[in-house]
Amino acid sequence: MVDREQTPAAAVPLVRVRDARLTPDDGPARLVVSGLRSPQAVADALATAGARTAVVAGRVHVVTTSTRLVDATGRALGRADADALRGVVDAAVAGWHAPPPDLVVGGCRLPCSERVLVMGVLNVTPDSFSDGGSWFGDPDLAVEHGLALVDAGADVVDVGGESTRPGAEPVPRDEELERVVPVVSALAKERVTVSVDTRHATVAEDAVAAGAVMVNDVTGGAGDPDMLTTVAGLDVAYVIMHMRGEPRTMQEDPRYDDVVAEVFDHLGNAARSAVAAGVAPEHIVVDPGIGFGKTSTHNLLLLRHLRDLRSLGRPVLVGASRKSFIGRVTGVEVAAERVAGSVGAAAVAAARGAAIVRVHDVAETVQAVRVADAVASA
Ligand code: HH2
Repeated sequence: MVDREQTPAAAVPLVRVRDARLTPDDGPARLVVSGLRSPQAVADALATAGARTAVVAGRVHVVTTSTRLVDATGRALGRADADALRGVVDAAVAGWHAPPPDLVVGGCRLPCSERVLVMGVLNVTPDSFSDGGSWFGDPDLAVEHGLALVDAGADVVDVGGESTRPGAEPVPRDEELERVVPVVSALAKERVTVSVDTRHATVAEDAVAAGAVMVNDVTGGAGDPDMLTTVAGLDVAYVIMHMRGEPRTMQEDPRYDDVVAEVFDHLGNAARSAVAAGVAPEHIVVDPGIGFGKTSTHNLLLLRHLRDLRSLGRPVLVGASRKSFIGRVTGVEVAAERVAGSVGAAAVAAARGAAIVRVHDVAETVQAVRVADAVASA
């Protein structure tokens, strides 16, 4: 388990931009600042300067310009705290506005700045929640499906050998390797851009040796003490996903006071831990972890406020495909029949700031995100 409290980087505040539409003209932005040494002192200084502000659960919520926020922090806490905040707030506002940065890894470029990318799901498992068993036990069949995903328009194929559905039991390491590596290797030989969906450092390492250029870690570095240092030594993109608890128990009454704030802060601190361990900042992707220790309402709120995550300055990945909240919203009980709802969720995610959508139904999703791209650039 990574001890995030111990990392020196975690002491620097995090700034979440909720709305910065007026900011390019030096207008005010709606900001939330966490990790300040004395939030109330900063809020008082902001209020004295005429800003509307509140402290909720140790976070300062305020509508103001970055300059006024930094100045108030300087008056309340001193120069060092103001300087630490300045870089963070400017980067957060810039990240919120700018197109997501491209990912350049393992000799390939994923053009997140140009269009929303589609990651096709290839589960080589007997028990995944929507396609378990379909591509399991026959690597040739799995590779054929991976190639079909690429033909349908997938930019990346995400190969997973362990289900993380609610209630899933862990898979022994050797078994996971046996499932994943031959498929990764065969797809990479066909020049497919491959991601490996694993929480285990050894599986990540072997899959990358077999040709994967992305490690998709649903534990965001907390599942294996060797994961961050392993990824640090590899030329790969690293997906840091938020999960509350672990798959076996994560859906047992998940609770948050403010799910968007808590997921944001967790991802920001996890990214800092990764960088402190040597992971290149420009390789990091963040993911709110739809369905991982969250109720339907939590998932909907995270999608609604997805754009906030762009304040972290990294591409945002969203995996909503066929998940149970879509069943709850639409009344479609069979996961594989939630295609239209999943495409709807991908379009919403794309319109609200996702750079990559992870989906089972690639052809349908590609059409939807092309429309979202066209609207965004019209
Ligand atoms: N969801 C699943 C698996 N991996 N990775 C990221 N980054 N984001 C996600 O939302 C995500 C993920 C669960 O979906 P699936 O792979 O279809 O099911 P299972 O875990 O049962 O294999």
